[in-house]
Amino acid sequence: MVMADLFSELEPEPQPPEALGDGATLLRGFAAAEARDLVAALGSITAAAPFRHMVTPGGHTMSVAMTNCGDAGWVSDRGGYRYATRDPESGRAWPEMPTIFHDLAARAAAAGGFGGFSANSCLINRYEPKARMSLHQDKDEGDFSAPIVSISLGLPATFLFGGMKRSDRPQRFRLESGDVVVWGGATRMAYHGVAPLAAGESPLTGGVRINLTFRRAQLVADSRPSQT
Ligand code: MD3
Ligand code: FE
Repeated sequence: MVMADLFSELEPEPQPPEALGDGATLLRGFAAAEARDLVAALGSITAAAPFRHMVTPGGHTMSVAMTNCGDAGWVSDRGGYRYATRDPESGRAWPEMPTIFHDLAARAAAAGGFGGFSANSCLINRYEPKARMSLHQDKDEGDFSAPIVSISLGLPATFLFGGMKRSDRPQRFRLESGDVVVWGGATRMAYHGVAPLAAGESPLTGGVRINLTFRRAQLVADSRPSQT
């Protein structure tokens, strides 16, 4: 095997964009070249704002561990879901969004047809084996004209891409390390989720999957938390 083959096994080549639906684009391998740097940048973020298992308004503890960086962070507690400028665990502002995060999200959005995307929020999800995310819509952002950009790192996951109703049967597809999805247009409001993570070992993240979810959230000082 020649050197190029060894490298290509570790770092998949970026693939041509694949349309997943109205406004949704899968960019396989788009973040592969920067994956190491993205994971390295997580160290200082999680030192200041550690991963935690949030509680839903219904009182369930989420299996996915979360933290945030940027001007706004998505939080959940018994009072509801919302974006908050401060980490409720520390009372401090969320760590700044690293430039490489912001710029990669902007480049991905542009590749998906959404020029001018400037994320002010990055939700960082950590999946351990068996962690899952049940079907839901992302509707706490206030402005739905901006897309959501998601970057997968580490262990692969089965992503569930449903329709506009929770009862619509979801399509399943595998998201691997370095894959990026831009969710805009009509699919911005689609139901989606993640199947329970299979155990494994990633050279990048060890035994976990990390997902970075970039959003443009409207910060309204006293927005009412949603209950759904
Ligand atoms: C499809 N996270 O944090 S990101 C979430 O892999 C979330 O951690 C998943 O769903 C994860 O809310 C998926 C991809 C994603 C984000 C927003 C969407 C897919 C979407 C909005 C509409 C449709
Ligand atoms: Fe979501």
